[in-house]
Amino acid sequence: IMKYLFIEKSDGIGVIIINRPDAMNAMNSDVVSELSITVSDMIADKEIGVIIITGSGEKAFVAGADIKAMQQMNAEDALEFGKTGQEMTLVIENSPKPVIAAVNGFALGGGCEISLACHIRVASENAIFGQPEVLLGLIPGWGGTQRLPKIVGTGIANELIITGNQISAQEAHRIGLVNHVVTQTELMDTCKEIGKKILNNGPNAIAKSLNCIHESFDKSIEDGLEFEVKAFANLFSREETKEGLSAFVEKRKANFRP
Ligand code: CO8
Repeated sequence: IMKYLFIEKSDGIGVIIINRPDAMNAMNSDVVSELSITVSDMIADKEIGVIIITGSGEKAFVAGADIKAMQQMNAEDALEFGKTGQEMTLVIENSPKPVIAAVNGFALGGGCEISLACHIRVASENAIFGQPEVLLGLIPGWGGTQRLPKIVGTGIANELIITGNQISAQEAHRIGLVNHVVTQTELMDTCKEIGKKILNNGPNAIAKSLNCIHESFDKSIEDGLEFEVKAFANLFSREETKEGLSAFVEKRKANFRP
């Protein structure tokens, strides 16, 4: 049983709700480890094909790492807290099951960084994004300097990180930080609709697609293409791919998740 998370599972979708209402869902080390464990459990859970992460309440997704906890830390503690938070973001980013961030309010600092590790970001109209670490004399420590430039480009990432500016959901959409902006009431349904579409498709094909896209950042075009074609060919030894191809030829809907 988790102290800071609500967990819901239905129709192949696992929803993780970060719930720390007295601190705008800020992440202390307990919340970090609960989130890592829960995402890992859902990755291992055969009933689940898509994961959604959101914050409880109507104000905050996650307002960052816990500033009161960081105030008490020395460099050694900060290294530990930084590393466990980064590991949490890697569990999310490397998940073979797509992780959707349903950003329902403030996504600041570590909260923005959790969303950056997700494969798809959907925001409600009231969401606010930012990396305000420099205002605290800090830098982003859970992947913000690494993932934000890959998503929005270096120029915009530089400005966001060194000004600490907070931006609206609309602005986040304009710069490509979020895929969709919807009302707060529509947020969860929109994420579940995207999830349902994904669940119609082959789970190995989904995992390999995400893996190829992720790997492409560190590879030359030739190496990336080689990685892609091997992954493509590998699928032909799988039942899933036989089912997908046969279903088309037989004019029926593929059943990838019997
Ligand atoms: N940490 C701890 N407590 C927080 C945090 C936080 N990040 N954010 C909000 N709270 C607490 C407030 O202290 C307050 O508690 P209390 O009632 O006991 O005073 C309660 O939540 C409600 O907050 P507010 O009264 O401030 O609510 P407002 O609606 O006025 O403001 C904001 C909401 C704008 C979200 C505001 O709370 C705020 O600015 N929060 C801090 C945002 C921030 O700077 N986040 C970045 C933190 S740094 C970070 O995330 C680093 C990540 C990498 C870590 C690497 C580890 C080494």
